[in-house]
Amino acid sequence: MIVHLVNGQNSNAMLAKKILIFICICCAVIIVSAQSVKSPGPLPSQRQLRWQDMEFYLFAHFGPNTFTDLEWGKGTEHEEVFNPTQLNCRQWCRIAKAAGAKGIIITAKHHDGFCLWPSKYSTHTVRESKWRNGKGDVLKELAAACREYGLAFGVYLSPWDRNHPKYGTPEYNDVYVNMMKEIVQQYGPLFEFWWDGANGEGPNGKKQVYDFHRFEKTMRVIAPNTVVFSDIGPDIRWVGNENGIAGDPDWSFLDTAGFSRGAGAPPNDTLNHGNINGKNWIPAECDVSIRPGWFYHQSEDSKVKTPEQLFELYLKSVGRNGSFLLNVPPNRNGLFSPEDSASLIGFRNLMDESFKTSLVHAGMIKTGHAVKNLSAITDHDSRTFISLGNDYKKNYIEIKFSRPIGINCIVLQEPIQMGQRVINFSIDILNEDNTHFEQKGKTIGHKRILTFPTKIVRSFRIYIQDAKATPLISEIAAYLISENLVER
Ligand code: FUL
Repeated sequence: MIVHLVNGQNSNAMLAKKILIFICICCAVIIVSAQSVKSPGPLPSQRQLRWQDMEFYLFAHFGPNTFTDLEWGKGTEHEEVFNPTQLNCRQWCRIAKAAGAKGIIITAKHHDGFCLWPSKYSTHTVRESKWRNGKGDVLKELAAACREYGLAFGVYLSPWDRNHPKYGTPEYNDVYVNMMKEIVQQYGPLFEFWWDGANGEGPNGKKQVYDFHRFEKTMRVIAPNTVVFSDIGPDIRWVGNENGIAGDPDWSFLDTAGFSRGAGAPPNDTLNHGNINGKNWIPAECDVSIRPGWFYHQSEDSKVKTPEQLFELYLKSVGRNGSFLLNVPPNRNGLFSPEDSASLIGFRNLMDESFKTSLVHAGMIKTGHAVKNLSAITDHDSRTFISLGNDYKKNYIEIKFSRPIGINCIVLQEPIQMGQRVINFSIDILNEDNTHFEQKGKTIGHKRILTFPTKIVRSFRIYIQDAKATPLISEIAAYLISENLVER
């Protein structure tokens, strides 16, 4: 019996040993394969994909500040100051559409607390003003005009409120949630909702502890297709500056654990570049004003950014995997000013002239490895793609022109529904005289636009030097743009 037991223990021990060896082998296999097929990290949601495709849309800062010449109203302004005698949101939309913008986000309420719609939850609104005898509603008018012109409609609702009597108390969180609901229900659908991180004192000198957790839960229930912006998302992050410039590299990943909105946000540099191994997909939105201020000031009529400056901002935002949110503040008449309008149309013309037709066509593409669907990278569909394979460091994509041709701009895209993968790439350009010119790049993401002094080119090759996972490319295009638009 004892012997048997010992034998039994022996065989049990042997079995345990075998199981242990088997587990070790399995672990080793998992580790080895994890090294060869690395994970691309988080992926975007459908609403984030839809938003990223929009690329360029407008911001409209409008309210009492437009009439008082302030940037941050005190909240004590009399409602009567708001009186845009010729307000016409169709004019905003006509110009936005002509400029190529895909939507408009309006400051429904800025820090002064004045509501551009007759909210039930405030007594500081258009209803209390004399504008249209208190019957006006800017949100209603803009939402309708956006629908008419095929533009998406978005709303900025400042959590900081220098007027609301409940500010600084828990009830203010109810007010904010109720306002969000009111806006979504009455004027939705919204493509984007904007939470400003600014948090100062209310009318009673108190600061508010915002219940962002509740705000977020509410938005997900009432507007699941709306992307929510703040310093740290949840859907889109602030780019870390108000100049409209994304970082290089620019990752769509961000670590948010331990951070909060406003003063507790990650450093601006982190927001500018994202985190290469960040745990969340939160791409950058690049906000900037067409004028020095966010609100209209007559003194800035001569300081409107030129079409060339707007084009440069497009290269530094959309061309670096961000989106371009350009503020165009309506004036005291309630209209976009002629200076802003002229500049926007000039920008649209530059975009059309520059990016009308790519010089790359399906027949010109060759790869260093076998690929079936080569035409995927010239089909103008950013969801279709080719893979460079796990052995990508030995591969390349070559574009060979039938005769030497002038180019100074190359556009690359990754199919971001598969994540953001490319860490480093280079473009080897073969000049007409058989010399080489190398252009290096870091991240690609949704879109990477590279510009350089014009080269007369026989061919160019794209090499992916480093990637988080098997690199995928969805589009390649090349252009000859006006030499003065090339990034310096
Ligand atoms: C900031 C605000 O304080 C500015 O007034 C402006 O609205 C800008 C877009 O966001 O935080």
